[in-house]
Amino acid sequence: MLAAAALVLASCGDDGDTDEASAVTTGPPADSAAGSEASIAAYCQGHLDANAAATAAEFDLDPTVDVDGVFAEWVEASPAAIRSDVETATSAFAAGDVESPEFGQAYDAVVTFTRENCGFGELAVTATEYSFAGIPETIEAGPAVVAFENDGNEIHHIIMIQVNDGVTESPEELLEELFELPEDEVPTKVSLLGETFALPGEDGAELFDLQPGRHFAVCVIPTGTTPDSPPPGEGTDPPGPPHFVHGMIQEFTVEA
Ligand SMILES: [Cu+2]
Repeated sequence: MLAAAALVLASCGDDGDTDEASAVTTGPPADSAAGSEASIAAYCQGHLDANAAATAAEFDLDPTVDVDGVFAEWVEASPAAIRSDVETATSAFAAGDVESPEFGQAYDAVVTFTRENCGFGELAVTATEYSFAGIPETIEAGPAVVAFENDGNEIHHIIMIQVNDGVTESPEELLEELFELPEDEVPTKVSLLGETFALPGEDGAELFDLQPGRHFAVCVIPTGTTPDSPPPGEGTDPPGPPHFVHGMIQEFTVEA
């Protein structure tokens, strides 16, 4: 259940509509397509809401979440400069098409827009075999874009997990339990915040809403997985044990 679920909402195209430009009263004309301050704020909140809804939907955490409604509101709130990408990303996600290049391209554009316009925090994390670099022991609470760079030879990802208050097990103990627990009991221990992944030599980025509490980052990619590996279930080379057994797991605390 804690599989490498792509949380990536992406889409493609960059049509540069400018229907928000008239609302802009400050800033250079070149920025006008990015939207007014109010519309940017609504877009940024929309990205946070969409990620939360997508995670809840993807892991069946909350059947009452109206994912389509949340996505539609985000599209509606998006400035013209990024709207078509948001639309493509959310549509692809809703269609279960998160593996497609269209989704990847569009969501990359969306995260880049968020990084450049929302004023959120940023955390640069580098992956190698088999560890993360760049995750401090404590991180300030709030939305943050994790810029994830893969400097290794294997595929890596970073899954961000918040440990529920009152849960005292170590990340290693929790992971062991989580793989055994029925899916609907996972939320009694942790909240899955999302993930981003990167091929060797490439990078990925994702927006996370970091709330105060214990957290850990983990990579569960099977040892030996490269872009040339046979797909899961085919061939005999990977999968080896997940990367976290070699130490690709790191605890951190988010502080208010
Ligand atoms: Cu890894």
